[in-house]
Amino acid sequence: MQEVMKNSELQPAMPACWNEATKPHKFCPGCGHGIILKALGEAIDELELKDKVVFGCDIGCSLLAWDFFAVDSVQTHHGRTTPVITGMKRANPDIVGVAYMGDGGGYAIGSQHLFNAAVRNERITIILCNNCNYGMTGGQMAPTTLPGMKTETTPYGRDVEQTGYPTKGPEMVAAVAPEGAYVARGTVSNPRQMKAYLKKALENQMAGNGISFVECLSGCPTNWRTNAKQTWEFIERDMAQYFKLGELRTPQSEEG
Ligand SMILES: Cc1ncc(C[n+]2csc(CCOP(=O)(O)OP(=O)(O)O)c2C)c(N)n1
Ligand code: SF4
Repeated sequence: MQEVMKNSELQPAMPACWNEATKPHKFCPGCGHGIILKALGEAIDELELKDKVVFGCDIGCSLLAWDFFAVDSVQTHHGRTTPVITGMKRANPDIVGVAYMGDGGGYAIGSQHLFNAAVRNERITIILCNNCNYGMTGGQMAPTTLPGMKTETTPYGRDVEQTGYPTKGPEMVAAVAPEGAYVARGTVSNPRQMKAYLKKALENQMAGNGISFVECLSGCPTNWRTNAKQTWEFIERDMAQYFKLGELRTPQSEEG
């Protein structure tokens, strides 16, 4: 029988809050979801939140993370992770509620939940993986598909005259959330910065300030049909040009 190694024996070490029995994980090789969840795991470890976090994932490739962490987890209907985690947080304000989803879940079918959670300044943390397409269902156009980008449903490239321009989620949340919100956009191509944003988002919830929302630019090489070089070029050049990186709202910047 294969011997299972402990987290501490693996180099580089897995975050302690990961569920080592479910590794290697189920995402495709080169997928960004694993990088986001590693940054999240390290943030949870560093803030010593393992026993407080309730992790919710959506339908879409994020659901492959339903057993990713050794924390209480819930897998919800498509686009419904935000209201499920909102309910848990309201029922038990001592938890740290994390809602994890894709751009389809957050900006299409679940957009009303994201918008209204922001308006109500729910004390939860929402993390959204933006990979410019519907990954799990085979690469259809998503609200975030870039102008001219080819997908299964836009074989000639996204025509913005017909479908509008890509959704800028953090800009929308930053515009409607009341004081106390934390909003940022990071990228898997800069995991250190992304982790810093995720950490601040968790801290903002712990401080009871308001909603925290972090969009993470990510890659889907399977549906983009890209090799490693093309995948990283697309994230760093094309995506980051349209979706500007950085912090859009911090409670500190509102002081004074
Ligand atoms: C109510 C409902 N509508 C549609 C679907 C089909 N569906 C499953 S996953 C998915 C796309 C998910 O894409 P996204 O949220 O961007 O996440 P990704 O897979 O790219 O990480 C869709 C449309 C569903 N499961 N339930
Ligand atoms: S289909 Fe795309 S988003 Fe889903 S696991 Fe594979 S690479 Fe990741």
